[in-house]
Amino acid sequence: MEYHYDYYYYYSWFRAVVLLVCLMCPALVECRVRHYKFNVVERNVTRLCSTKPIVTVNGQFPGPTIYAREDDTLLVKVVNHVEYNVTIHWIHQLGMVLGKLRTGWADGPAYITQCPIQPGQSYVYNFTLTGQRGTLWYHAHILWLRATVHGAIVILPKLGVPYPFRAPYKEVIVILGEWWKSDVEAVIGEAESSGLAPNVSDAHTINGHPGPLSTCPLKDFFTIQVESGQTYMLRIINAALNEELFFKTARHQLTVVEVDAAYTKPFKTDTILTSPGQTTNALLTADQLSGEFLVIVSPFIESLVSVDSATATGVIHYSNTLVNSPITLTKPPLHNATSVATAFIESLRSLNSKNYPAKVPLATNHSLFFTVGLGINPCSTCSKGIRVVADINNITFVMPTTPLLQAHYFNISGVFTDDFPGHPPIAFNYTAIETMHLQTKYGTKVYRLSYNSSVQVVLQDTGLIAPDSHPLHLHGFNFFVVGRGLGNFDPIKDPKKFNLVDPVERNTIGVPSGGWAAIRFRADNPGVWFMHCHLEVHTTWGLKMAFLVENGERENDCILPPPNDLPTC
Ligand SMILES: *[C@@H]1O[C@H](CO)[C@@H](O)[C@H](O)[C@H]1NC(C)=O
Ligand SMILES: *[C@@H]1O[C@H](CO)[C@@H](O)[C@H](O)[C@H]1NC(C)=O
Ligand SMILES: *[C@@H]1O[C@H](CO)[C@@H](O)[C@H](O)[C@H]1NC(C)=O
Ligand SMILES: *[C@@H]1O[C@H](CO)[C@@H](O)[C@H](O)[C@H]1NC(C)=O
Ligand SMILES: *[C@@H]1O[C@H](CO)[C@@H](O)[C@H](O)[C@H]1NC(C)=O
Ligand SMILES: *[C@@H]1O[C@H](CO)[C@@H](O)[C@H](O)[C@H]1NC(C)=O
Ligand SMILES: *[C@@H]1O[C@H](CO)[C@@H](O)[C@H](O)[C@H]1NC(C)=O
Ligand SMILES: *[C@@H]1O[C@H](CO)[C@@H](O)[C@H](O)[C@H]1NC(C)=O
Ligand SMILES: *[C@@H]1O[C@H](CO)[C@@H](O)[C@H](O)[C@H]1NC(C)=O
Ligand SMILES: *[C@@H]1O[C@H](CO)[C@@H](O)[C@H](O)[C@H]1NC(C)=O
Ligand SMILES: [Cu+2]
Repeated sequence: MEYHYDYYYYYSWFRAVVLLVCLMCPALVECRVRHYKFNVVERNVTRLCSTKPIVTVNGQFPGPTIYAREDDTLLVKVVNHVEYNVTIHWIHQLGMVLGKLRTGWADGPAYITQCPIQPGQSYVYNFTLTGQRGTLWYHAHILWLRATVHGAIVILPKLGVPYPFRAPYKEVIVILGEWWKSDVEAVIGEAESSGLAPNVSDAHTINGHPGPLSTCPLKDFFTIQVESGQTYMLRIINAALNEELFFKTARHQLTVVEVDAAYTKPFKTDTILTSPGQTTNALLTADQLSGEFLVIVSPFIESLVSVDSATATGVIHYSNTLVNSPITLTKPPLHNATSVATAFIESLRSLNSKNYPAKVPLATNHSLFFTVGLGINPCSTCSKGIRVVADINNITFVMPTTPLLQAHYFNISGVFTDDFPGHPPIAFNYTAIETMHLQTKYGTKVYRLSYNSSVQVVLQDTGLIAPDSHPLHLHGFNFFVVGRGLGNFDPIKDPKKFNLVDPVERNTIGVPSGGWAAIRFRADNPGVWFMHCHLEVHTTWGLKMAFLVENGERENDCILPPPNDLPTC
């Protein structure tokens, strides 16, 4: 009650003052509404001894960091000054403003919740940071622009609420990415016309830099300045397009405390695994006396497809280190170090404390089984007469030209159908390498969920061409990862082993190569919510679908009308 009053008070009476104060105070005073302006502009950048123009936010790569507190409202005005259509995705939009859920129009995926912001146009993304605290990130959600249009969102706990772990001395943002010497849109454009896989990147990066050990090192590279004895919180974001990554530091242990803006039970590890789209907060205690220690980022990939194997590097630098002292090195895990990856994933648990309970749905209204994988379709214009595609339950998703949310809200027919299959059309040995059934069906289909129903989805990788990992990202919700395994999911035996007590809560889950993962969530957010593989190449190939969550009975449980400045197509 107090909260609502408080909010209203700011809004109606001191709104002008608050807006003014917020404009002047990116520092963390208590501002309920925070304003940011994102000019999407082109900039020439040199990496690996070659220069190219990239699309950026405000000329920065990675983009500026957004700082806010849980429950703050963000108003981000995005102005498009480039030749491409642009949209930006932020957080999972659980915006509870004055008790109303309303922020689906600010979610960002092009043609799912909005038309793109066209060159010369702008749009104010207006949303509230509800039920999430920690690190998230924003990124372009159209074409492959997110390669360079991305940045961190730091969500601090509400004022006066401590972290559920010892507060770090300092915090450091660590954004992992991929760099192509070529224009990224040309890389995917070439792949789309040939029907084959796009070129892999030329380097991995940490905060935009390949590092001191790259083929063409620059003076600039990622450095964590530390003082011996202090603890630092690393806010690690995997902004890479197509690769799961290991993150490792020489001679330092990391304590994981949060993933995807949900607290975890703390655990120690020397190697973090992170899939594109995921975020990880980890504490690093500077427990050496002095020196420089290597930080490395390398790909985790089990299958034989070609991969950018370059290791990105940075250093931990102790303040009292003598000039020119040697860097203490460490080796990356093997690219196929499944045991390292599995050990990390299996250590992740929800904090599940009194203040942060894990609200795992115990019963489910919808029990879905989605196969995720690759296929091959005929293509008369492609160089080999075929096109590599990807699908969920044999549907290769075709992007509409009218956004799904608009079609749903305004009852526009002919944009999508709501017959997305809850189960694969035929049962087979999903993880065997099969040469039958390679073809998929094209469609723009959604799966309809009634308001507040609880949903279980088993995501099963297929080995039709070759098994591959798929970091599946769900918009609009956090989910609990109740189970995970290799081979085919067994509907009798496997659910008995589900963790319904403290499973990790996240928004992106790596479905293991040749295996499955089971997630649960409550569909308490009306709207249209995209689910897609966060390997950009698989999304482009069609590994995506959307859930349509119906309105509830109360007015507060219904989608609101779109904002006036929502872009049109
Ligand atoms: C990038 O460099 C090219 C070649 O020098 C130049 O023509 C172009 O204007 C530059 N672009 C930007 C955004 O600075
Ligand atoms: C942002 O959304 C809130 C709640 O829906 C609304 O009251 C407010 O007017 C919006 N602000 C802007 C600048 O659009
Ligand atoms: C992709 O790689 C091939 C082979 O190295 C090269 O010929 C082609 O130009 C590259 N494409 C782009 C868009 O860089
Ligand atoms: C992992 O990769 C290494 C080097 O590429 C290879 O020698 C080894 O056989 C692979 N291990 C497995 C289990 O595939
Ligand atoms: C869409 O159809 C529903 C159900 O028939 C109706 O309640 C609603 O008012 C319609 N919405 C619009 C914007 O026409
Ligand atoms: C499915 O295929 C895998 C890989 O070929 C094989 O190991 C497994 O035994 C098969 N499972 C069944 C139930 O046939
Ligand atoms: C997918 O659909 C196509 C076209 O109907 C069919 O040929 C193929 O066997 C199906 N594959 C699977 C795995 O269901
Ligand atoms: C949604 O479901 C939860 C769990 O069953 C319940 O506590 C809550 O009251 C429901 N909300 C509505 C609006 O029905
Ligand atoms: C979900 O199932 C529970 C019983 O398990 C039922 O009480 C509830 O009404 C169902 N909710 C919806 C939205 O279907
Ligand atoms: C940008 O989006 C508009 C609206 O959907 C579309 O008509 C136009 O073709 C797009 N432009 C480009 C360059 O793709
Ligand atoms: Cu995938």
